This record gives sequence, C-alpha cells and structure tokens, in this order.
Amino acid sequence: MNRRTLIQRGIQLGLGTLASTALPGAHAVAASGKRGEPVATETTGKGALKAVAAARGLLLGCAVDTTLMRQDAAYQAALREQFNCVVGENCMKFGPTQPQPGTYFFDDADALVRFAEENHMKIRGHNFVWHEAKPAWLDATLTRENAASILTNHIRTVGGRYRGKVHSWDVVNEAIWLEDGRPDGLRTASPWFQTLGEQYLALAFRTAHETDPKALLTYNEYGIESDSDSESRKRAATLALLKRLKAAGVPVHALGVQSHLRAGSPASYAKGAAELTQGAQELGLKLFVTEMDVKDDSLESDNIAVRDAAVASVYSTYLDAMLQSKATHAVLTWGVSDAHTWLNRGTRFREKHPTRKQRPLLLDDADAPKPAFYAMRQSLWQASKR
Ligand code: 9MR
Repeated sequence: MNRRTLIQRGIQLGLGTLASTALPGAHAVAASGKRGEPVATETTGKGALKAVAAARGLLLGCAVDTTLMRQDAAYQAALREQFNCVVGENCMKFGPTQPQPGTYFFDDADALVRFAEENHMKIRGHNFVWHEAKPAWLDATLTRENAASILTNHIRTVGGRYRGKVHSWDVVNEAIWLEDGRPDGLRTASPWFQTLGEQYLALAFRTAHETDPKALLTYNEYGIESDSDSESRKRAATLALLKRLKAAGVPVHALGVQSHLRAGSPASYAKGAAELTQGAQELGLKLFVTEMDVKDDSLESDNIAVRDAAVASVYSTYLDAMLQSKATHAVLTWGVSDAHTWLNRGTRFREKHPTRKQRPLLLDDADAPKPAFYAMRQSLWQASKR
C-alpha cells in the first residue's frame, strides 16, 4: 500500500492524525499550528486547502498537466481533494491550441474544462498573448497587416469555445521587460509588440471582453512582488501600464502575480507585497497569486527536512504578506506534487544541483502533504480569521 492509499485509509477509518503524521515533521506543524492554533488534523475534508481557503472566500487552485490528468487516477484524486480551481499548465496556450494557422486543437483543454465542471471547480484560462509558447508558424507569418486579425481570431476562437465557463483569463502574459530599455518598460522582443506596438494589449483585452463578457480579464506578470530594487522598478512599470489601460477604458479586471519564488536567499516581501496589493486595489483590480512555487536549488543542504522547512517558510512569509490584503482573491500553485514540477524538467533551473530533484510544491512525490502544505494552510486559515 503506498503512502497515499495509507493516508486515505487512515481518513476513512477516522484516524485523522495518520494523515498528518505520514510525513516526518508535518504533524508538528499541523498540530501545534506553528503560528497559532491547530487548523485540523486531517488533510482532506475540512482540513483540505480548498476548505480552509473557501472560509475566507479565496479560490485555491493549481496548474494541471492534462496528459497526467487523463491517465492518472491518483493525480485526479489529489486535484479533487485539495483544489477548487484549475488552470491548464499548457493546454490553452497559443502553440498548443493553434498548432497550424487556422487549425485548432482542443482535446486537452476540453478535457480540463470537463473535469473542472464535473468537480465544481473554477477554471482559469492561461493565456491568449505571450511571447513564448508560440506555434512555429507564428513568427514566420505575422506581419503588421495580418497581426491584428490573427490575434483577434485566436482570442475569439479559443475564448469563444469556453465562453461563460472561465472564471478568469490571463489575456496578456509578461509584457514588461525593463532590460529592453523603453521608458514604459514594455517588452520589445514580442512578435505582438513588433507588429502592433503598444496597442496589442488594449486590442487583446477588448477582444477578450467582447468574446467572454463574464470572464475576469487578467494581466499576468512575474518578479513584481519583492522589496528588491529591480522588482520595485518592474512593479512600478506594471502598475503604470495597468493605470494607462484603465484610464483608456480597457477592460482589465485583475492582476496576476506569478510568484515563482526561491528558498535559500529568500527575498523580503514586506514593502513589495503591500505596494502591489494596494496598487491593484487603487486601480480597482483583484489580485490573483497565479503560479506559486518555491525553487530550492540554491539550498546547500541535501537534507530533505531542512530543505522542506526552508521552502515552507517562504510559503508562510509570502502568503502572510499577500493575504493581508482584501484585494487577493485566489492562490494557485504551478503544479500539484514535486513529482511533476516544471522546475525539474531538464537542468535549466537546477544550476547548482543538476542531479538533485527540487521540492517546490505542496505535495511530495507520493502525493503526501509536505511542510509547505501546512504552511500554506496555516496562512490561509489565519487570513480567514481577519
Ligand atoms: O510550466 C510550463 C512549461 O511546461 C512550459 O514548457 C512553459 C512554456 O510554455 O511554460 C511553463 O509555464 C510558464 C507559464 O505559462 C507562464 N509563467 C512561467 C511558467 C513557468 O515557465
């Protein structure tokens, strides 16, 4: 019997603590509450993340690998148990949905939407416009003349297919890149910027709104939440962009902050998170934590308990800061368990320890809750009491 089955059996038998003792160190965090009273001994049912989040009116979600979702019952069970919101890790992006000009592929995205509907989960759409995840034909085909119609046709086709079913769409992803040197901070190495200029953003949001008027339209960005100088500058450029869009009457409803964080030399979020959430609120925007995970590659220790504690502490610090604000409405992690994180694909994100598997998420390889799980749950629970 694997650990996951063991945990489920424990719950069924009413052996609540079996779930939280399944992982060394986990029980101590859960039962003592670490930063307060205990939340719950069990990790499913009323102790599931989604239950604790819902008490504060928060959505709790994760990115889904649709190939796994279609094959793996344990993966599906973890999704159902812990989350009330899903986003496709890749299946709704431009490349996967329009692999050839005018030819669309929806099998994976349809499967995700069906799964979410069957399980009463909200769906985040990710994303219409990005300088990555493009089909091979796009760069070779785009011109100043055809770019607007390619953009709007894509949004109308993909957004239209799921009209009324999507809680929120990441309409534009990562449009700011200060290194390109423009005063407004816009990324120039994007085919959309190169063909349409700054107006591609307004065009995308307006088209998305016409296509699916009920979806909350989100601008999604990373590296804008810490107190560091570079993130402070990127945050200012992002908020200024959103202010310009709002002033021009462009339908933008939310700011997504990806939240790919790191343990080891953790950043501080005291000022940054407050500025970001307040900035969003002043513009009338909701804030979503859209892609949270915590890299642990730079930690020297190979000891798993030490690494997991460092990762968990980043979850606590960060979520406590972001959840101070009523503007924050959703928290999503970028994946479910460490077994399938994008950070272990290849060695690109394992510069220091190329052969070591990172442990950035809430569940371990066997889908058992890690200290990060309890840290997140505690932060959600504390937020629900404010
Ligand atoms: O995790 C995603 C990975 O599987 C893809 O290869 C990659 C390119 O499409 O995108 C990754 O997800 C990214 C997300 O879409 C946007 N923010 C950064 C995420 C991690 O790179």
